[in-house]
Amino acid sequence: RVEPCHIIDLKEISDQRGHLCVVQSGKEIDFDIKRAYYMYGMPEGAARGAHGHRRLRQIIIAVHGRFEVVVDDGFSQATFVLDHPSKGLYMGPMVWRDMINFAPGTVGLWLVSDVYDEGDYYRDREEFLRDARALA
Ligand code: T46
Repeated sequence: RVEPCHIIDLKEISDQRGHLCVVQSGKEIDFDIKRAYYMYGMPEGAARGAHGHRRLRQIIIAVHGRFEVVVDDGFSQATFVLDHPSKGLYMGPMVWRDMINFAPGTVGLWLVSDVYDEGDYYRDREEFLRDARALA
């Protein structure tokens, strides 16, 4: 078990025209969305992430394709597979993450709780692990 990460099964509203999923602040997620970004064109073997966040909360969705998110809260690790647009990975603060094994054509969407701030990042794994263990 890795705190504070979990999969959210987003409700699919489906009819003959296709599927629709909704993410709302105060409903599916407990934070206000201040920024959205998305990623595409990840080449085979690419790895992204390799950092932690001090305060940022986020939900990650593979809107197309598939990838894996390896998370570490300083005590344990877990791997979440994102392989369907109705599946979101919620990540709270103080989690080290690595994104790997992107299938060709994958598009990932991130909905996050704050604007971009490099000061919120841990880029050094040892520093992250030290703080995560001290704060627990
Ligand atoms: C996260 C993982 C899952 C910006 O200028 N604004 C932005 O909003 C973002 C997200 C990035 N950038 C710049 C910072 C870097 O120079 O874009 C460059 C690539 O960012 P980064 O190396 O942080 O990309 P990833 O894929 O390793 O990490 C991103 C997010 O930064 C991070 O918050 O949790 O996706």
